[in-house]
Amino acid sequence: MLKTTQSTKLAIFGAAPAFTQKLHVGRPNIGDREQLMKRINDVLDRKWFSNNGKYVQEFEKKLAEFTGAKHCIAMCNGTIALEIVIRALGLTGEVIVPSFTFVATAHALQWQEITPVFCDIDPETHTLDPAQVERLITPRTGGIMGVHVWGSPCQIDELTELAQRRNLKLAFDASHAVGCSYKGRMLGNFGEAGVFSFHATKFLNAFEGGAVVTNNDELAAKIRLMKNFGFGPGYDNVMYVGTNGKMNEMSAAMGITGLESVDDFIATNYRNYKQYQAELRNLPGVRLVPYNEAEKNNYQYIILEIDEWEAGISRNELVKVLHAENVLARRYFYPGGHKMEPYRSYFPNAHLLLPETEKLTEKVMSLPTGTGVTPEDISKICGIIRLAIQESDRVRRALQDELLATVPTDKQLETEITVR
Ligand code: T4K
Repeated sequence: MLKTTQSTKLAIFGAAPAFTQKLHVGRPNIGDREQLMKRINDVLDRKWFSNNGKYVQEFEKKLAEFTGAKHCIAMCNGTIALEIVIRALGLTGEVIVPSFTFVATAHALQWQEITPVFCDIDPETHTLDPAQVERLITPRTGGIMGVHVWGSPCQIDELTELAQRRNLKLAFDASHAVGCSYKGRMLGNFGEAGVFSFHATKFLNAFEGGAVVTNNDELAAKIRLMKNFGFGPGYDNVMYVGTNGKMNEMSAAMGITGLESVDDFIATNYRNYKQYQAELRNLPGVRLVPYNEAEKNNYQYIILEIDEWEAGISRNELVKVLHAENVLARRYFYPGGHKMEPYRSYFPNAHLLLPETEKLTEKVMSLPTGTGVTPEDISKICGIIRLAIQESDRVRRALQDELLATVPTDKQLETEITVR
């Protein structure tokens, strides 16, 4: 255990930052670089860059096998994949979504003039609370979009039962959930369809990319048309209104290469998770959000909940302490979709129905993990957190002083006014 007297070593007290270079959350996993370069060179040599090329087809096949889903349709990113699923399902009116998610989930609806109705979450799983979903159903409700936040599965059985009973479409934003399971079955397979993101920061990345997986033949066929301008087989054969959601060959090459290393990524993430768990154990006010180890997980997110009263400092203060040390912890998903535009203007009272979301967005933070982070880095990060909490009074005072130092003095204000 680090001694309290070492607190002078914190950067907010003037010491050198613990890390000379910035340590990011969301550093991309790369996999076997040699294999990747081989594939990239092959793409360049064959001069086939897009439009359902060899690597896209291979990626779709491998991802379908990996998830156990019947169909996989690769796309240029997760947001377009969400938009296309929403459209292909014929959703209209209102769709119930969590506010506690990346804003793309709501935007994919609003973009098509469908109203995202923000629903509160279960504070344990950080995913939709089915009882609250039911309360929000109106005659205008067309469907439910659950989000497997952090790869943690929604309460899928309850949501499925509810959707069937109320005759609603159910789909899942599984952007975080490649490689995760629910009752032993891979996420992506539930509801009408599941959407993955392969953004650079995701567990499996394709630089940028996304995919829809589904077991519904008709839906899959529709989505394939929609993501390619509505083109059917042969030349000049437009059968449907569509857009450009295609994945390119470079992205697919990256995706395939990453898929080959998935076990290594998981092993590293798991090792990191267990180390964080051990080193943050018994720290007052700090809860490392646990994974259900009975399921498959990608362990991609290290999520802390900070209880300000127990820890003596708030989540925001801890984030400031870490940033001063060059550890760029993030406040995902702050402040919640309902407090972002245009939603906060459309629904200024939404917070009244979102008490758990409101609480969570004030206490949750994400720490660096993945293949770019070493065990030594993690020890240092945990040491900083431990010190900050041991010395919470001093940390608080220092941050308040810093805040006061940014408030202009009367003299400065006077000068400013005279200059104007
Ligand atoms: N649904 C959910 C639940 C999602 O989380 C997302 C995406 C989507 C839907 C939409 O899928 P996509 O259309 O994106 O495929 C990032 C990502 O841009 C976004 O894809 C992701 N969610 C979201 C959770 O995180 P920011 O605003 O946090 O990105 P940024 O630039 O601050 O980067 C995050 C961290 O990653 C930084 O510490 C730097 C590091 N980073 C980032 C990039 C791009 C790298 O180290 N290398 C990189 O190349 O949104």
